[in-house]
Amino acid sequence: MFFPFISFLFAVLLKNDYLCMKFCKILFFMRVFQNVADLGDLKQALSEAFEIKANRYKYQELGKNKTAMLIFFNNSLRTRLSTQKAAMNLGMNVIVLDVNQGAWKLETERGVIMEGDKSEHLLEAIPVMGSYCDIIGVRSFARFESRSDDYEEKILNQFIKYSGKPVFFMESATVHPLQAFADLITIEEYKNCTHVEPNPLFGGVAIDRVPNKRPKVVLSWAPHPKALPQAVPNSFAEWMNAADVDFVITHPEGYELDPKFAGNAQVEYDQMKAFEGADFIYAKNWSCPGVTRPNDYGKVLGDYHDYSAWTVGERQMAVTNKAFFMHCLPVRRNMIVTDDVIEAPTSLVIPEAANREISATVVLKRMLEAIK
Ligand code: AN0
Ligand code: CP
Repeated sequence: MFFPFISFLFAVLLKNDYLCMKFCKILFFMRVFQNVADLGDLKQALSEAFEIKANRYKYQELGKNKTAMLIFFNNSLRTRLSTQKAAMNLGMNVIVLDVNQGAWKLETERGVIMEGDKSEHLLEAIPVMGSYCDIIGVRSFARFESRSDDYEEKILNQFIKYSGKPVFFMESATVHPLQAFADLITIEEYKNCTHVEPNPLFGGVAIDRVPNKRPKVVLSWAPHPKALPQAVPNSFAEWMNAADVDFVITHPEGYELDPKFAGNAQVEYDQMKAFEGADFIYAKNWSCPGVTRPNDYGKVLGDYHDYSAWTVGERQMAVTNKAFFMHCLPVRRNMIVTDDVIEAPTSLVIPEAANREISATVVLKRMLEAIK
């Protein structure tokens, strides 16, 4: 940032408009989409989201002859499809690469004698990929081998450093900002909702409700048989702390999220107490973040069967303010949430997933504006 800042000052002194604009864009426009702060004013970002939702092809010309490259080190359904659709909304070309299917196996550590099964180093692969596109999205989950490697975002930071292109995070070791932005859009759409129609897929009866003036949003841990990353709850917490909501996190002891994301959010260890009067329940499993139990980073604590009372069901939903149910998907039914709750008229999982197209379109639009 230092070099562009000095260059910007020089350009101002020289009264060179072209250079001023160039360095201004480098300084102030979106080059990386990782955290809530990268979006700037949230109200503005939300109004852009609703503008795009009303006419998702409005910026078709912006991406003409520009290429988005989507790199997946891990599986995906929603991120892959919604981001591809978002790029198409903006008139972009899209290249999708599943690194583990067809590309060379990549070494990520410097200094390794590459005599094993890895044929190529990330330090060559990244600039090569960067040379074929204008914007790069990367999905690379936490590896749970080293907490510091994960929390320092070792892989994504190499893309930022060596690709030469704007980089957006499609779930990294610690964050999933496209999901959190879609979640915020969904909450904004439903927070004043007083009448809920039967579920379009599963029926049920219509519901009338009186929303709280300031929506109460609860992030609830739920059990899962395998160790999952903290990226989704980290970003959700970060974004809810920045939004105009009352935010509560509930989980069993040992699952405390990193304060970098959880901030001063209220933590309530009693799930039933946390759910009281809530307008939105956001369920998610995550493995031990290693905050209060550093040696257990990335682990499932104890036997998950012993936590079955945390599965979100009618019992917990009954104490809420006829809350909407949210989950980023994919979800394991009757592990995270019961069939009845996910199929209820108040379940938002499908509109929430649909909003992934909208959050991705806003982010790609912002990045295209930065490189124009
Ligand atoms: C991933 C996770 O929990 O981070 C992706 C969620 C969007 N989920 C699984 O691996 C099942
Ligand atoms: N919610 C989400 O990111 O889903 P995928 O893992 O299918 O992309």
